[in-house]
Amino acid sequence: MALSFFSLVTGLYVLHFSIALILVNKEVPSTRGMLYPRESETREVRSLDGIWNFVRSDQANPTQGVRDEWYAKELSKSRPTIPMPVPASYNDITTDNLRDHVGTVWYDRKFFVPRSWAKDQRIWLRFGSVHYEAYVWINGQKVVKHEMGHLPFEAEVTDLLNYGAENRITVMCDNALIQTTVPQGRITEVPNDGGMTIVQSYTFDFFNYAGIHRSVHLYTTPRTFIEEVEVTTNLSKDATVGEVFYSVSVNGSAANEADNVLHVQANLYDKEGKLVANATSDGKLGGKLQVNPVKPWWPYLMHPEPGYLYQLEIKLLATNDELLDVYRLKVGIRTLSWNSQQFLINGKPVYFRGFGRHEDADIRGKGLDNALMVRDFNLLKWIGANAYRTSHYPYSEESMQFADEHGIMIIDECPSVDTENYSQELLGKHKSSLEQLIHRDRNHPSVVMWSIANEPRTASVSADSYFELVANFTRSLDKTRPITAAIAVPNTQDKAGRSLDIISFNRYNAWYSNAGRLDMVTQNVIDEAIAWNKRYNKPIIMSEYGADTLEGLHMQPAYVWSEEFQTEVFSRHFKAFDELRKKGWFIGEFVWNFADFKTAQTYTRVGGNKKGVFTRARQPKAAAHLLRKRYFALGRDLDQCSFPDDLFTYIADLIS
Ligand code: GCB
Repeated sequence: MALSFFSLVTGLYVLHFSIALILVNKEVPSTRGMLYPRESETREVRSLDGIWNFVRSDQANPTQGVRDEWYAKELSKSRPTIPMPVPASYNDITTDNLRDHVGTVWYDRKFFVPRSWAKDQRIWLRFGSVHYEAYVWINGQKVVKHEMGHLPFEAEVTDLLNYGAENRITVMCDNALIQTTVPQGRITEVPNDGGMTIVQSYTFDFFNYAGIHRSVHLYTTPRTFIEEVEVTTNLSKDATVGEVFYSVSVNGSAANEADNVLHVQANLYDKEGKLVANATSDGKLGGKLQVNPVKPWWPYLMHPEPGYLYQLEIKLLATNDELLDVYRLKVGIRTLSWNSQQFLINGKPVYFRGFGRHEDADIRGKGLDNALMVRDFNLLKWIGANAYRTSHYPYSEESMQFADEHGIMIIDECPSVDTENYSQELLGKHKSSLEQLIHRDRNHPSVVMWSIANEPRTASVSADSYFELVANFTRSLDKTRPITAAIAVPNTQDKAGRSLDIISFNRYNAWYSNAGRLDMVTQNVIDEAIAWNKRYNKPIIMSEYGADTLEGLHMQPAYVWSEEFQTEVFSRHFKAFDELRKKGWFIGEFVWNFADFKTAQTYTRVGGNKKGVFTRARQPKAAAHLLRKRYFALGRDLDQCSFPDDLFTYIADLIS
């Protein structure tokens, strides 16, 4: 977080952790399947979203529901239930202190499974995400347990369902964060007016919203089906010919029959639905499609037709050409490359102009909300941004698909934020979070970089081997994208940067350091970026800068928290960025934050973090108009985009 935080505690901190841990590189389990649920001629999808029944456990007795087997019958038979929307965080729905509940809560609902699903199919239950840990039962039978918020999980339920009859799903969700969860937190028992109480604390700066955050689906697959599709792409030097490499894995008994050679037919269609390439693989279940001429995937404002997507149709066929399964996904054809100075897309250097963001809204918290998502993308495009970082956890799959379509580049961050203490167990979970993230997002053209952490305490001796292991593991899963982390310790103390491809740093000049001093921004930013580059000889991004701003507070001359101050802070940074751009290795600027968002209660936050360029209701503050002018000016200068008609307000017709 703040520079002052580090300068105050660093001495103590280094003393305390001066002995490095011996960390061992252990395997983490790989996720399987989990293709985004899509209907096709061989698959059906049903949503279980809606109003579920909800019970909160007694904080002092979080395991009571498991011991008393609340999942064995309807929840309402064990405890009074309240209605709870899914998807949504549960915290801000009621008028009592559910907001601050620590520990387990329970959800259940009933649903019907049609008789037709009993025939020759397999049925899967899939959660887009539950924060933080989830236990799931169907009709009282345990189905799956999953740890880690913001990531999907699924299980086969074919044998647990009643067909042509009613079924019950029960979910227990635990929001407790401890030293071995990702992210870390602490649970303590402290005295209060009633005796003792459980308190959850964490150092990261956003509210620990919890619950069933994303959609719940039931979907069918044939008995033998396409379980995984992995796609990578390439472009010829002159960007006229594109290549799509696909590889498919199959689940099901037909895959094991010796005399049955499964094969895959891959068809690629353009936006108009015209077939532009096709191939049939023999036995290998993978191959290459060539597109000539190709329309590459370009970021927004880098090309007149950004976010161009093809549709890849994968057909799984048996020896006799019997059609077993069909799955379709969108594919963008592009290349990424990087060196010690630049990051390039389709051979062209990229300058990132974007935001750190949050999935956060009034009432629904971190629950998936399509209206909010579409509004946010409209604002991103209005302001001329070409990128954002999914600070500080994976965002919804729906938003990743939207970013593909709109040409918004994503620095995809795993949920490791503010790591304070390193351990072998934490390393395993951290790696698993990246494995799950990469497995989920590897096919998105919008994902251009992996962020393996935000503001870990990288001055610690243990951070050195810890981040080397995390970065190498990430590289072993995906060599096609560079790795970064947003770092906040002083560059002289950092031990993680050597393991990264691109250095991102967060700093709050004129806010956490030298509060109010607008004359102490520009040179500090220039000096720090140069120091990072000197130390590591890698491209540099400023991944966070900004100032809390109360909408409607105006003060001239600028004063902290006013709209004038935020505008001035931005402008002083712009000067620094323009100086740095001339050096060739400074490749991006990300404002903190896109919109105001909720945090834990502290005396530094007035109703939450107010560093948004937009309010929590997604309306612009004064600085948004300035930022818009800069982002479009950069777009025109670097990528030859045109200005929107309303970028400048008419003032006067000046003749001389
Ligand atoms: C940071 C953190 C971000 C905070 C921000 C702030 O450095 O990365 O999560 O919200 O500072 O506003 O303090």
